[in-house]
Amino acid sequence: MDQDVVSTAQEIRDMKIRGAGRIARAGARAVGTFAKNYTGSDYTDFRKDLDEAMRVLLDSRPTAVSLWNGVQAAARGVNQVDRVDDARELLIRNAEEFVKESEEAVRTIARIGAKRVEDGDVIMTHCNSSVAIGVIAEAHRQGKDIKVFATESRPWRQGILTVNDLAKEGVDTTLIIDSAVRLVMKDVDKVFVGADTITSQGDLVNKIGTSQVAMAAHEARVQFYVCSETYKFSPLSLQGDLVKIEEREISEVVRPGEIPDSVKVYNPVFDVTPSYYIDGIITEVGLISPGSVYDVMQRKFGTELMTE
Ligand code: RI2
Repeated sequence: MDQDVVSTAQEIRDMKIRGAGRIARAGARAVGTFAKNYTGSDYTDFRKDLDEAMRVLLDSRPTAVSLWNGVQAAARGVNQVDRVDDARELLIRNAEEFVKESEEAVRTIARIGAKRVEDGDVIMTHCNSSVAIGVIAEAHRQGKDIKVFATESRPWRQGILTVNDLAKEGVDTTLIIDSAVRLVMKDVDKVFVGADTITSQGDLVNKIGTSQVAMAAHEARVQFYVCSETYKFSPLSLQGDLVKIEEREISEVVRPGEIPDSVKVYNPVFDVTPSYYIDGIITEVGLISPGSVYDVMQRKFGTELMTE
């Protein structure tokens, strides 16, 4: 097994590489590196080794469909070639194209999303979404006077990354604990969050607690925006597949010996926000409603939409 593939999968599993966009790019890059490193000449062996490498990458984190879409994008068209050298060249090119387009998508979303930020807005964001932060930072760079509340996002506390990211940009930022969301929401104008997966019904799968932020925003009549590249849209959900909600180690929640062994710890790290709580999805192909997700998926994935 290619050691770059194994180490990339381990870093994704350990959240050394985290964030749905980053893990998608890491997965695609790992497929490209697999191709670069491959020394065999037998095509059947190549395809067997490629399938195994893709499986190792896809098993590293189950929820973010971006990883699945990134790895599949890097391998796209491999069934149409039958020589190892042609397949290697294709995978290397695909991987480079996916990474380039993915990074461009984040910049495009920042431009489009910043138009939904008005001067004087108070914004809330949850967890650490490079795409949502990109929108907020772009609005700040345009000179809009904004304030941001960032949630701590227990148990992994990605909010600490967010407040550091925003402070570097000079954005007026306040860290709050997750339990303060509904109290603070009365002072908030708009919420911008990222996405791990968006289903064909327009539901959002994102960091645990997102659905509570959305519910509090809905109650307070605060606009709730999702900032997501279209490679986070899930073709598998169109086939009725449920998005697997990852559960992680209890050591992320409690310290050793802190609670008796008889007490169980449940640590799901994503939840589902129903589409009716979502006012808009800001993508690189434009600001869309949750109801338009199928049409965008249709155009993006085409016939592959219903592959088994
Ligand atoms: P970007 C993260 O998951 C958060 O849920 C975040 O909203 C989402 O991925 C998207 O991140 P984790 O990797 O692609 O922290 O917007 O478990 O950076």
